[in-house]
Amino acid sequence: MTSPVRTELHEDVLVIISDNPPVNALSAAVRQGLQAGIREGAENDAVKAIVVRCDGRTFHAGADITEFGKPPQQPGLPELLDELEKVAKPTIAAIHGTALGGGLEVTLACNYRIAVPSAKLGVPEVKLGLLPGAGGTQRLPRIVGVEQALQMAVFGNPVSAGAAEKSGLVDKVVEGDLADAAIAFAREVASKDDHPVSSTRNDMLPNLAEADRILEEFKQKNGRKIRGFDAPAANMRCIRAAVELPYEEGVKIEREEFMKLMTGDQSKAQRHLFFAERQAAKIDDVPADTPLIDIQKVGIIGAGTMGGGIAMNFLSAGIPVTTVEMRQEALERGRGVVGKNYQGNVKGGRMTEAQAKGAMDLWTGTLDYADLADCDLVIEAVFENMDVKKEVFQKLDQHVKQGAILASNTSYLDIDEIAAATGRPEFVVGTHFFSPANIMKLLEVVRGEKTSKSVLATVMKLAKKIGKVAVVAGVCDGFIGNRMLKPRQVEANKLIMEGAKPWDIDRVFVEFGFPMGPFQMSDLAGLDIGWHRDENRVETLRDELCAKGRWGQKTGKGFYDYDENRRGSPSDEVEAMIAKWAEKEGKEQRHISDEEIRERCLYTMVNEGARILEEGMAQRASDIDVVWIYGYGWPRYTGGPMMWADLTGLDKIVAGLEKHAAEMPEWPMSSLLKEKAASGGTFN
Ligand code: 3H9
Repeated sequence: MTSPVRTELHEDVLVIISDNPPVNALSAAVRQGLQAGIREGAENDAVKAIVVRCDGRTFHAGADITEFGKPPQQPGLPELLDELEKVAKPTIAAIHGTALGGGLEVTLACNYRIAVPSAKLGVPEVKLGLLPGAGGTQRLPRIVGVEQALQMAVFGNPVSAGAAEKSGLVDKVVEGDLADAAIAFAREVASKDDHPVSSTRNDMLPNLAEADRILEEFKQKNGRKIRGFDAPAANMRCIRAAVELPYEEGVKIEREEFMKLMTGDQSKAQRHLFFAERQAAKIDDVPADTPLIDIQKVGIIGAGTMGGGIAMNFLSAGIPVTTVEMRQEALERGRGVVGKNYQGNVKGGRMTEAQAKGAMDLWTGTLDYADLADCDLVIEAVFENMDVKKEVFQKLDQHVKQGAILASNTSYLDIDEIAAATGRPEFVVGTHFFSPANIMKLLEVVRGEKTSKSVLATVMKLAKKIGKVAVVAGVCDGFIGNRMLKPRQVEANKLIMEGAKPWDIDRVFVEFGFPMGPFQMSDLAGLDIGWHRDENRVETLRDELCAKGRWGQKTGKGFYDYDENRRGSPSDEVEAMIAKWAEKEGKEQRHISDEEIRERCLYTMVNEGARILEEGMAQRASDIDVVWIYGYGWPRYTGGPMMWADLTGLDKIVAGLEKHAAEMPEWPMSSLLKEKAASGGTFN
């Protein structure tokens, strides 16, 4: 087999070039090739400097994640990089694309780093539940200091070449041809007597007391963002070790911490999500070469919260949008909200004024469906009502050109029924955006019985362009996400009648890792949504909460009482109300354990997920995980509901469901779940 790494001798400069598409991951063959190249350069007296660079779209984007969990192959990256650093000739990393993780660590082991202006550099291991494990936690703080190293390692976000130059991570940003610039740079530094060696540099490290102060401040500021995750704290411990210990001792701590993370469930779960997210973009029976529909212009029906948020996705991506409303005031209001959101982005530094203006300039409002005639895609975002939606689709069918995609932003409704209202059901698809639609990353793409492959492939591609993670769902009530939300909500509502307190249920969810529990969620969304608004008609607990003005956060009280900072505290009034309704319904109040809450609210979700798979409403278990991670705040470090079930043990899930079967006749056991549990199988 030919090596993915070759060398070129340019008189006195040896260039080591890797070419391992798509992202130059540091697989065993690449590491072996790099080692051979390094040795060639070290041993050849004619060589005065060594350049390390990559062909293809990017510098090494990290260790090869597919090798994790398999028997290790030599050379290991840490040993290889120590060897690279010890070469007694100047070494220069020439960076384009993304130098990430192990890739950035390769550059840290070199004496110098140069990069093209578009390059990005980072250590994203934390997103895989890991840490830079090839000396990165020890070398990075020695180059950029503790504060910057913490920022990069604990959040895993890359920095631009320009920012890297400022922090000293990159020695020079070069314009023009990188390969030539690297050779020129190599010759420039070759004549110097000394070259910076990352592992022995100490000039950027503070003393330990100062490092501890920085760490403490960092934890105070960011504690909430990293709650529940193991990897951020491990990254912090290693960076502290870089300050406290010499390099050789620090890397031992790094190795220990890395192995602990690597063999733990959190990293397994987060690595699963990395591949799950990429897999979700693929539709099994839609080939990669399916012809796409060119989307130059998008139409949106409705300028409300949803319609406006959806529009922003396209405007921000440079795609013109025409929005149809019924009244001019609604258009004006919608435009005002979108404009305000963009201003918020400008204030927050996420956009420039010119970009915001550019996006707004692409937006046109109209009261006339005829103005949608030349749109390539129209998304309807009107009221969630079948008759209303059908009427909209009939109009779209009349006005929009043939060959355009007609999409419904529905969260529950039958796409096939909507499609049947048109003469072109193969062009109809569901696009379920999540609120706020300009921020939430998930897009459920609902595949109707007749939706064409071209339409599906186009929507999946477009989703990526507007920064969404798209998952395909079949036509069923609530698709993947909301269908699984139902057992959770129903059981939570039943549990409070049986004696659990809303705040106990919420606490169990928060401890599990959700940002909030179901009752906190209801209070945030508003209990009055869907309420009949007749204060005299009190037939349920919710009717009573609404009739008493307990609409949630917006009225200062819901399931909880809220203070002026919207901090909620348990409400005696609500507790008394629940007790009264329980008595009325003949429900005896008893002590309910946290375990029962988890079993009835979360195991039932897994069961519903299994039924979704059984019915073919999701292509694969990992798609369900992606939906819940990106759409509903399921904690990432568990890998999503189906991966969590796998890690918990499906036999345990089945036993938990069986234990409560009598109280939960609504959720018959999925035969797939039962089968897999019995055979020791898993979903993923
Ligand atoms: C590490 O380095 C540990 C070390 O510190 C210590 C070691 C001792 N490995 O994302 P895309 C595949 S941990 C294997 O769609 P983009 C990916 O699955 C690693 N495969 O492209 C996909 O395959 P497919 C730290 C990888 O342009 C294809 O490449 N590094 C890897 O949207 C295209 O990927 C990271 O965490 C990999 N490392 O984005 C970086 N990376 O076509 C992870 C990608 O079959 N990677 N693949 O679906 C990324 O963030 C993005 O892939 C990147 C490109 C930004 C590079």
